Amino acid sequence: MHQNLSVPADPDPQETAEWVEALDQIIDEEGHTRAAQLLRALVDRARLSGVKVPIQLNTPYLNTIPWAEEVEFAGDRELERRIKNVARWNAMAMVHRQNKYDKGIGGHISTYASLATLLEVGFNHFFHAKYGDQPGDFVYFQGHASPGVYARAYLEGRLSEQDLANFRHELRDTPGLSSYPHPWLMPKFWRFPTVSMGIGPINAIYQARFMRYLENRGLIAKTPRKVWAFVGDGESDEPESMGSLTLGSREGLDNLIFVVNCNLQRLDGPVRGNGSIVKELEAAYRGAGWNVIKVLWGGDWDRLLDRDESGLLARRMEECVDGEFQAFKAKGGAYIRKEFFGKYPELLELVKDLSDEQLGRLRRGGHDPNKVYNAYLRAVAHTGRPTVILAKTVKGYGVPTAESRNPTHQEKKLSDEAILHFRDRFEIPIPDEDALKGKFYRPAEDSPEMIYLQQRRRELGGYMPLREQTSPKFQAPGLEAYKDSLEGSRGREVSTTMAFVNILKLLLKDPNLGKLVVPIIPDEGRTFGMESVIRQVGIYASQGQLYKPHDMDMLLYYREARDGQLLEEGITEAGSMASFTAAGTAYSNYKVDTIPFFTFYSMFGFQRVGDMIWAFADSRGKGFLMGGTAGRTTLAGEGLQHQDGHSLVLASTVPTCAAYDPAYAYEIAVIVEDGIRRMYVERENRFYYITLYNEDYAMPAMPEGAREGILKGIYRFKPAEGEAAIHLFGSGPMLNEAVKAQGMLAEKYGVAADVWSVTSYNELRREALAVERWNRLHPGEPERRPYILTTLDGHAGPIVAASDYMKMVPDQLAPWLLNRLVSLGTDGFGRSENREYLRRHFEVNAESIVAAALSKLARDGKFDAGRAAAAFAEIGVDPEKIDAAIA
Ligand SMILES: Cc1ncc(C[n+]2csc(CCOP(=O)(O)OP(=O)(O)O)c2C)c(N)n1
Ligand SMILES: [Mg+2]
Repeated sequence: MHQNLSVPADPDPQETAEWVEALDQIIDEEGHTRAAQLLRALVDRARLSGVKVPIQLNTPYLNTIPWAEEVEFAGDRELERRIKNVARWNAMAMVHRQNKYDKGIGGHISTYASLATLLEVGFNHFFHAKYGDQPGDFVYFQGHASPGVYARAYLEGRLSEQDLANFRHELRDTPGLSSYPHPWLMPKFWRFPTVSMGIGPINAIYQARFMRYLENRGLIAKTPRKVWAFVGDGESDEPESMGSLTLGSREGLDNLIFVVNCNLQRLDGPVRGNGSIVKELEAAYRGAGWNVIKVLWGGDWDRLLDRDESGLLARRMEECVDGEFQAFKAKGGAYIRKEFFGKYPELLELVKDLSDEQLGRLRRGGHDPNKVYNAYLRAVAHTGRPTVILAKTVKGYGVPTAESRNPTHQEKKLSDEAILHFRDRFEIPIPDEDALKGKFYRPAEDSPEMIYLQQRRRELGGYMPLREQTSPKFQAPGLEAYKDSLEGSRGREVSTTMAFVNILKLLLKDPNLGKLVVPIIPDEGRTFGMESVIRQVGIYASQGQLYKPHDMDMLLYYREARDGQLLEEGITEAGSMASFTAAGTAYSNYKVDTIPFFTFYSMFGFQRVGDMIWAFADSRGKGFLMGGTAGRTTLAGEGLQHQDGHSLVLASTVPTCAAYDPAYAYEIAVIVEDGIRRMYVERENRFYYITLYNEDYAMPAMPEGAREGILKGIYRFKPAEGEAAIHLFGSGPMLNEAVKAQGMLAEKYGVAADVWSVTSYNELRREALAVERWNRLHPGEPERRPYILTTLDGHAGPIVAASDYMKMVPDQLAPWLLNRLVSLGTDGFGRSENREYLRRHFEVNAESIVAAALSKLARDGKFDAGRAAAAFAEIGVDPEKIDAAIA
């Protein structure tokens, strides 16, 4: 890929040849480094003089490491080959037999077939399980290559034959292995969920950065540990895969190594049939400042390249598009001779002594352990920048019916003939009968390969992958520490966002856990009034602050520091979520209980990075997602793309997410205090989503005895004077509207209403569902009652529920509140307006609550219908107004 600068045809080839000759001479006599220096000087000079120098990001389509510079393979190649063959067999057999006996259960054979060498060289030589007593390397595996990872763990003796036999059968009496890397399902094995394409790469980049953050802040010791991420070439098209590459170079993350498995194919067919994925990725990664190592050709090609004096072989390699490379592998040696070498007679001559079979077997770099070993050695030693290894491989390598063919990704079951061929090719010593059944094979414990395999892992500190269970180490502050928030604002008007910032500042100062708090923001610190946090703990900047900030003389200046605590991620919710993931799983990965608070525009959370939040939950992540500027009507002015009325609905879909919609400072304090205790002291696998609003109002003091209700989801905030005829539920700022409605109902219409604060419909529903399930399964036992019903005992009458979220949020309780419940909410697209107009439009203001209450009472025969209609006119509720849900 180079910049297309049209340069006219060469007017003086003679002169050009002289320049080239001079360069050749320098290279011959003074070497490559000198040549590079001179060229650099010329380019600099040309640029300064205004010459448009072409940007050339591609190097020749050859291995980056010249043959002559390779070091010798440090292991026993033969033993490693045998181990790899067995891993290949078991990985294939696992999928094959599962599909033979349980049609459609799925799995993948071809991906691991292409990846085996790339993983095995890592397992035998590079993946450290530990560095002394410190955590070792982190490996993000290509998710759908999991059978290969299981197959190795089986050889190591960590998984049983039964485990493998129950691949994708997780719900049997003896449960087996999950389809893909899921820490939720295999918490002692997988660390990183990767199978949703793109999530592995971005999480790996931010993991490497977070590792540095922990080191620079003195929370972990510095070690040579690395983050390895195995990425598909097709996967590289996901924006998440490539979108954060520059963070790697900007931060100098030489602890990060990507290995892109360039098998040139994705699910349907070629990744770039008409082009070259390797060239495209090389240019992109180099442009982003990464160290790029191409591993394209195996050792047998070196000998051909060496003998090719014409340079035509390298040219032929350069000119083929990926669709051709794929066809060469799919169609075999005779075709390769004719179509690849046959283009130039000199090349046919070059391979005249090789049989068609030999030509078919000329290996790609990613299948040559020596090439891979050398690339890994260089990657590990490289300093100052992350490294990407572009390894060219064959999808379905060794599967006779599927090698390099378009449908290979879907190959789940081999024919009898193919399976016997596979067995022979990889020299698995089992009889036909067993092979056809897909029996697993494990060499004897005292066989040379098994001894070797165990010894290699011992030397590297143990087995991988391995996810560690950890126990609590710190004391969480009790509720009394949050005194300021519990006592209310004494009439001062503040927002819940401000209230949260105060809590965050308090936690940051806590002598026990202050240093573990990780505030994360995507360029919204000022929106959330967090300038003081920036000043208090500083922004993490690996280089410190290289400039004098213009606002240095101000109290709240923009402070960056090498040991800064706040992660100011810039405008990337995905990147911030990746940091949140690294910090929220550090309790297991680094044995450091960091507590992340990621504060973001609630609209750009669940709906924008929902899949990453799902993966976070899978990872058993802990922490607080703080949805700022929440609510469809509370965020004034911003309109349709900003006003969030549905993140709570989306949050309800994530099993470990406890979502709260608090109205007051003390509610936030209670939720955060309890959350830290449950997540970090009790070690529960949960995390929190808490909405924060930007409307200022007086924060009341916490009513006596409200704690339990706040946590469970509901408590009576302001009882009616006398017996209530109706109950008003309010959440977030709509609680104030409910209180206002309570006054109007009493004063104008003589209706007594209780006001309840509902902090979490999601939690109330979950508890009610669990109780209901218990009742269903125990028909003979006395019926249990959900919290929502026991709370409402003695409080009969209809309910009007108002929140700044969709009606579906309160509707979650409809099964238990039957026809008592009237939900008001913000269904529909937002508008640019102020709160007054927005709330009228969405019918969630006090007047709408009053109208809904009177209407419901009238329907129930408890209020005169005519009077209700007259009331509508009095309070300005227009019954013929357009429905906001469809407006
Ligand atoms: C976000 C997402 N979209 C789609 C898929 C389904 N899928 C699984 S593997 C695959 C093809 C992967 O191709 P590549 O990344 O080249 O990996 P290979 O198997 O070729 O090594 C697809 C589309 C997925 N897992 N995640
Ligand atoms: Mg691929």
